[in-house]
Amino acid sequence: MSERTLVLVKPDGVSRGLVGEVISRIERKGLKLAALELRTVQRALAEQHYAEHDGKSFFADLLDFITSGQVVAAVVEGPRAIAAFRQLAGGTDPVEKATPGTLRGDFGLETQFNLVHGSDSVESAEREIKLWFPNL
Ligand code: RTP
Ligand code: MG
Repeated sequence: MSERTLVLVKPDGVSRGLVGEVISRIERKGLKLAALELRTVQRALAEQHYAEHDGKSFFADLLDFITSGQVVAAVVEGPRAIAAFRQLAGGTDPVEKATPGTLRGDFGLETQFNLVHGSDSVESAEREIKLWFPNL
């Protein structure tokens, strides 16, 4: 059964020239792109996207970071796409949790600057895809 997930290449990934690397790994895994766009993130969208973290110590920094430059937003599709992309991304902390061979494990050093986002459940994916691609 096919699933859809929302993937972001965060501003650090875009500014470091890692968009191709991320897309290449998505494609090599066998997942398909259903939508792909380079865009500037308004604060209101960032707040809604990360609403689950409202009130946490890192929330303000997270919003500043995600609105600090362009991101690439994608809808990625395939069997178990949500878990499959989280596997490609690696754990949230690029050093303590992500293993080598994952995007964060290979290219990240700090938790805030961890290069990519992927939806974490079917419910999150549906909510996030509506938020980022309302016309899809
Ligand atoms: P994401 O939502 O971006 O895909 O990341 P995730 O599921 O792996 O991690 P999550 O717990 O949802 O956290 C969202 C993002 O907030 C930043 N963060 N900073 N300083 C901190 O302790 C901290 N914790 C989280 C990271 O950018 C993380 O990806
Ligand atoms: Mg998350």
